[in-house]
Amino acid sequence: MNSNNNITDPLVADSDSDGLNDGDEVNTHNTIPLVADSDNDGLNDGAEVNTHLTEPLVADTDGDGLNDGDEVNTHTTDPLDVDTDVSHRFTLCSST
Ligand SMILES: [Ca+2]
Ligand SMILES: [Ca+2]
Ligand SMILES: [Ca+2]
Ligand SMILES: [Ca+2]
Repeated sequence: MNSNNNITDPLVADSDSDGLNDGDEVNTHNTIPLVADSDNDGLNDGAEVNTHLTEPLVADTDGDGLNDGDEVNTHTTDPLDVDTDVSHRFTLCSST
C-alpha cells in the first residue's frame, strides 16, 4: 500500500474491483485497470460492459447529453437510446 500506485497488483485479478479483470481492461476494453469508472460517468467499467452494454470510455454513449450513469441511476432512461420515450419520432410522425 506504500508503493507502485500506478501499476496493477499482480496478486489481484481485478485491481479496482469494477468487475473486469485487469487483463481484460488493458487488452480488450482499453479501460483503466486502476480506475473503476474510467469515463467518470457514474457507472463502473464492469457494469457498463457486462450489464448496460454502454461504452466504458464514453461518458455519454448515445450522445443525448445525459451521462450513462445519470440515465441509469437518476432518469432510468436507456443509455443506448438517444430518445427513450420516442417523443421525437412521435412528433415527426404526427406533424405529417
Ligand atoms: Ca477492474
Ligand atoms: Ca477499470
Ligand atoms: Ca463509466
Ligand atoms: Ca446518454
